[in-house]
Amino acid sequence: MHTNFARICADYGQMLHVFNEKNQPEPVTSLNIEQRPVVGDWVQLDSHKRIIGIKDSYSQITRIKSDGSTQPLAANVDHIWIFFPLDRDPSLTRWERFCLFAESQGFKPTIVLSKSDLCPNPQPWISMAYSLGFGEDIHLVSSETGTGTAELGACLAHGKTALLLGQSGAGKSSLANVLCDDYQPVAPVREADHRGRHTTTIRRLISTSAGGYLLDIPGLRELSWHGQDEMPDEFRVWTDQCLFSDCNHLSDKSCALIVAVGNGQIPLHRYEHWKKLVREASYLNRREDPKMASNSKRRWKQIHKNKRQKTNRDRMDDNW
Ligand SMILES: Nc1nc2c(ncn2[C@@H]2O[C@H](COP(=O)(O)OP(=O)(O)OP(=O)(O)O)[C@@H](O)[C@H]2O)c(=O)[nH]1
Ligand SMILES: [Mg+2]
Ligand SMILES: [Zn+2]
Repeated sequence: MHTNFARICADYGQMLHVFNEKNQPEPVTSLNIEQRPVVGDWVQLDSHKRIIGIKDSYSQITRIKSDGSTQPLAANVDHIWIFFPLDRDPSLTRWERFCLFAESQGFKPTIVLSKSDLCPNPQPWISMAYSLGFGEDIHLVSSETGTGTAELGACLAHGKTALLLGQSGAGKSSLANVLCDDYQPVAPVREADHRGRHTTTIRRLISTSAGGYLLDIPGLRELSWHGQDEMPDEFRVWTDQCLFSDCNHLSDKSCALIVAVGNGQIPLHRYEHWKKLVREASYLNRREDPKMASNSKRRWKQIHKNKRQKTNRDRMDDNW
């Protein structure tokens, strides 16, 4: 039987599209395969353009929704670009959360300070982005004036895929419009509160003029993930010194981690944020079906372990 592989490029709910040989979207039918593919997956098709299998992905981006269920967002992604729009007040907590999410999925985030034309003095924002401590890959861009867009586009090597993450109205699709020949729908944000209108309602993979791929998804209002309550690596040096063997490092004043926070050795916002993630995770765990929770917990523990090892390896590679 004739079979070939194609990449899922759009998810319309009922209907999935793949890129054909000419990189054009084309509908496919899904057979009774156990798992539903997500945008970015490579699927095996029979001669009638029916999906008969999914290739193992080299990366999977997954979040937990507020009802406790797991939602795969994308597959086979090489970079995560996080959008921080400069047309509204910054939220350090939100910025940090997006970056922690990217890290939890095994990525060093690329930070896109978008809509720079609407911010007369972006310097404090740039400093704030650096102060988050998620690396130096920070870009000031405007899709309106073209500032920084070519430089950012050039970071995406031929054939590589960047997932665009950010709240609604952050300017994700507008940037995709600049970097891709393809048209993406865009709508103005509400003047009063700068909130987006959730213009993008489906997930789409678009090819850039330079041969890369952008995965544009709807703006995310909430962002939780499996293992979000895991102890950050930079805390471990302190928790290892904690004298209380059963300490949860959340409340005891003599806890070595809390003392380190008090001494400024760990930024207070980072510690407070972790406490928030721990509280939230216990709430989400209670919502999740107990059997599923225990299965997925085991699975995710292993995935995070692998990812940590991979990220540590990457860090080591960077030192060469
Ligand atoms: N001035 C200015 N406006 C921009 C820029 N980028 C986007 N916008 C405007 O901001 C609004 C929202 O942009 P979108 O690109 O739709 O935002 P999005 O992140 O894709 O939003 P969702 O699809 O809802 O998640 C639109 O009115 C855009 O024209 C920019 O660089 N400068
Ligand atoms: Mg959009
Ligand atoms: Zn402790």
